[in-house]
Amino acid sequence: MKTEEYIALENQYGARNYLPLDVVLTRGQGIWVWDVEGNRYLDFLSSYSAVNQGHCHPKIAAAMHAQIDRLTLTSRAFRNDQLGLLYKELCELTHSHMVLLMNSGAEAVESCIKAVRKWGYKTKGIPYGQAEIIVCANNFHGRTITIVGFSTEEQYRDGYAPFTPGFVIIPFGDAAALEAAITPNTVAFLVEPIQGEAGIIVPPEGYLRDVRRICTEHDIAMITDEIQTGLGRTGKLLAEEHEGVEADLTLIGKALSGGFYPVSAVLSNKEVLGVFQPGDHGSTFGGNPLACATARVALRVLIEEGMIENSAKMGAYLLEQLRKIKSPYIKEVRGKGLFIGVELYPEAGGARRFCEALMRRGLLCKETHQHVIRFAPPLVIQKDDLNWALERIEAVLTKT
Ligand code: IF1
Repeated sequence: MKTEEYIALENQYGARNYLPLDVVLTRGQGIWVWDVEGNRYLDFLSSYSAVNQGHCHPKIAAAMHAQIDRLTLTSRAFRNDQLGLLYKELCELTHSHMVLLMNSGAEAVESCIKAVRKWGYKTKGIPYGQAEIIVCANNFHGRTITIVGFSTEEQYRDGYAPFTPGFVIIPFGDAAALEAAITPNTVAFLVEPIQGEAGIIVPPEGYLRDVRRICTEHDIAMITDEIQTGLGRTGKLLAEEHEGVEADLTLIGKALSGGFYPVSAVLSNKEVLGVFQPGDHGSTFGGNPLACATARVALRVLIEEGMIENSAKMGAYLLEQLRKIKSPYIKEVRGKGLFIGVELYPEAGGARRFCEALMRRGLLCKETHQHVIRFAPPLVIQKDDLNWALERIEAVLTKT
């Protein structure tokens, strides 16, 4: 079948909630993917940081195959031999005390909201039904009703009311605004260390340290959503490490499985997640043996194969080279590690046409909002590959 035929099928039978680039992928290896016509592309998006370890990593694939042949699903009515090992490995790696496993990122966010509310009522004595959670403008935490209810992006909310109450929105990157928004009913502050969907927005130096201090002083839970920034993307295991802080709760997902399978987690100190009693929360698939076996090896290769250090090194190189490009379209290049946004002037006519031009030259990336091109290749990328990409990026940004 040809590209057009696959697209026609999607258009005929699929919900229209996406407008992807017109490339139909069928195969991937490391940083490369191939379309159904046999064309090769460099993946400069990594499925929004889910494929940090690269496509079809042989060790992750092998562990998955082995697990698939061993046991299907136990549900959480019974125990399985992978769960405790993943818990332990995750806690040791991230200095956490307790883990809750879910599937999608949005489920980790939802689960965390449940936990901090319960914690607020049980340990802080907040009047029942009055708990408040502070979030940031231009946040992205997922697509459920509760989560889009506190989005500031009109399209993500439009038509979906009524929403869950109990959220207060403040500007991102402004610690004074956080302090001012805290009331006796505040239970938590939820924040992305670098806002992804908003356009790779890096907060001012010291922001997360100030947030940490304010949350401690007021005894509210600091929650970092590291679903996109975590697991090596910004050149550290967790982006919060850039400021030497540890949140009370950290949410991870995406690359926790290397993109092979939906696995997400709430990492916590004991106090907050400790509020859950048997029956308070759950999921058919959360913590299943395949999820756990996959996550265990996905974490192991991330560490053992030096992908986090590579992200820091290659990210610094890519940022430096991008900043050297002389283009009338570029307003700003920003980011950390291999999590980079190139913001274009409005006169450039939108980022999408540049992404389409890059696709035609064999580089796959995605615009975020109207004017930012997002670059986030797998963390296994090497300098030669970056140079190959940079040639194309420069060509497109100077000649398109
Ligand atoms: C889509 C965006 C990125 C996330 C953070 C939670 C979630 C996400 C910081 C929810 C998910 C995904 C969703 C995906 C595209 C992608 C995305 F453009 F939509 F915003 F990466 F920037 N917290 N982000 O980034 O995780 O439930 O999806 O597993 O198509 O909606 P999920």
